[in-house]
Amino acid sequence: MDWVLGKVVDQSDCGASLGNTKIIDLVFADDAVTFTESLEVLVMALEALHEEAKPLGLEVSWLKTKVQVFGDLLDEAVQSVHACGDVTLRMTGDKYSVLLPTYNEKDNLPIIVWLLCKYFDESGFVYEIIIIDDGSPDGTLEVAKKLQDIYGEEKIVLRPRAKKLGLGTAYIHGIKHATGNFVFIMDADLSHHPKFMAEFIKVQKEGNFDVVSGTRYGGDGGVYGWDLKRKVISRGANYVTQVLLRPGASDLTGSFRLYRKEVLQKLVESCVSKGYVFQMEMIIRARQFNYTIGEVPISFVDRVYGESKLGGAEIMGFVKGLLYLFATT
Ligand SMILES: Nc1nc2c(ncn2[C@@H]2O[C@H](COP(=O)(O)OP(=O)(O)OP(=O)(O)O)[C@@H](O)[C@H]2O)c(=O)[nH]1
Ligand SMILES: [Mg+2]
Repeated sequence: MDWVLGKVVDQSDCGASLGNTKIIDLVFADDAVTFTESLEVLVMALEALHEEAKPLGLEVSWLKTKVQVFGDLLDEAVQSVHACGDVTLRMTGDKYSVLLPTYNEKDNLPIIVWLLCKYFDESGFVYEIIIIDDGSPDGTLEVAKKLQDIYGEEKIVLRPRAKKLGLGTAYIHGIKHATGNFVFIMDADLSHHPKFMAEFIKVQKEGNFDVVSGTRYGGDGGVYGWDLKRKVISRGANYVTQVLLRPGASDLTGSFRLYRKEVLQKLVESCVSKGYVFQMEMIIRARQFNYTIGEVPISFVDRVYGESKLGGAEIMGFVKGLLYLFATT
């Protein structure tokens, strides 16, 4: 398959306009499920190409081998697709489970799910979205059920819990049901935009990282829509932690991250803190266990719908948690 595609490209290098782009598009346009079908189309396209090539007097004997080549199709075809830049990412056999913990997110959920499906479908990665709703009184779960009807049970997995039990355990609960070998965690309130996910995946692959952390405080990352108080608190928390714990990642309290599944599992099991300090502990523990961490600059936008919960109690909780980590790690 490598060879066949290679030849197609070679032919066009000879100056003959043989529509090779179209053929390559055919192969690349589809996901793994429809891949076989698209190869059948490719065979037909090659036949047509052969006919077209004849009058041009090009060397087309390679077509004769296509039957063998397509005989044990997929493996070779996948390798060939791997060889071609961006498309490599799609056929790697990786699956991405997105954990979406929700508490009173009925207005945000349809938008975030729509965006997730759009970006994942466009990029061709295999994915599932696991919604962990903690008995939201606003009816988030009913909305989630409707979304499941629309997008299907393969893509939208519902793992609700009866009452609000906190984010940390929501992740543990979600991971149990994750079938992907990679897990994204992100907020459902539209603060995290799915458009960055392709970059997370790219960075992970390039560096073979165990964790890729979205950063508001590196590269072109940033925060939009927060008032000064909240910016100061977030920056301050990050700065103090940098000084005290030297974690080697620029955004510690962020919660838009990609993990290898087994790494996330180990980290959540070893984390003791609750509340805002939890995300920070995840990174600190990752360093402790010598996991590698990559970063992707993200823009973080204040939640679209719903009330913010950051108050004095959360800040105190953060300070206590930080001091605990400082004393124990
Ligand atoms: N399942 C579950 N999800 C939660 C819980 N608490 C928060 N969430 C969700 O976790 C994500 C992050 O929580 P947020 O409330 O956005 O926290 P934040 O971004 O620090 O604060 P604001 O956006 O300003 O309210 C959101 O998708 C919430 O709906 C919980 O106890 N259980
Ligand atoms: Mg939020």
